[in-house]
Amino acid sequence: MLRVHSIPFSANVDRVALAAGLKGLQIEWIEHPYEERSAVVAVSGQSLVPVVEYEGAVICDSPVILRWLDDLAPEPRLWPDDDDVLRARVDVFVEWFNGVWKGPPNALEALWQAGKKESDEARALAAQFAAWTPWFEGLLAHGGPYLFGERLTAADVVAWPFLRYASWPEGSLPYVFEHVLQEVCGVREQPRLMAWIERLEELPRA
Ligand SMILES: N[C@@H](CCC(=O)N[C@@H](CS)C(=O)NCC(=O)O)C(=O)O
Repeated sequence: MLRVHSIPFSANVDRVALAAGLKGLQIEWIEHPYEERSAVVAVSGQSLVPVVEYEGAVICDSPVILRWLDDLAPEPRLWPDDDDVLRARVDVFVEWFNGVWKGPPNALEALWQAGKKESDEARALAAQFAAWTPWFEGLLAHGGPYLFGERLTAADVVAWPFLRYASWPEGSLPYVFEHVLQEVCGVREQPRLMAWIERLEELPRA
């Protein structure tokens, strides 16, 4: 069985829970307090979760873990292997979401924690970040049910946990990062996006 190290309310961990659930894989969860990661460091040499342990292998970084899960248990595929165009779209989306979309909220988390929430820099980042939210609504304009149409892909698995927490009421989670998502994203103003968030809530999670 897979063993996965987690902390409460971690969107990156939730990606692994959703992917494993879709693939029918069971997980032994090892939950750590946010403030105490020495056991995670001991296992993986770094402090971020998720960390997967499986048959002597240790795998970090949720996008790497998702690709590894796709090899371990190919059905249903998160990166389609029978449609090159869709696969390329999924690759682009996953890289954009992880490498670009996450940038402003990470920077805003640091600014808010430093008491600079009202600074020009924070306001500019928030405006840039909020302007991206309608893009998800646009992707779903084909009627769904998933971001790239009829097939659930890694794009849905990568984005859903973050946009789900962004849709929760402001202040409902203990972390500043999620407060940024909830206050800045404007997810609740996007009806197709909200319907997609609720639709994926029904899918199995490990
Ligand atoms: N690129 C990593 C990022 C992992 C990450 O940032 N995990 C968060 C939880 S969602 C964490 O451990 N944060 C604790 C910290 O920043 O100290 C991934 O996708 O797995």
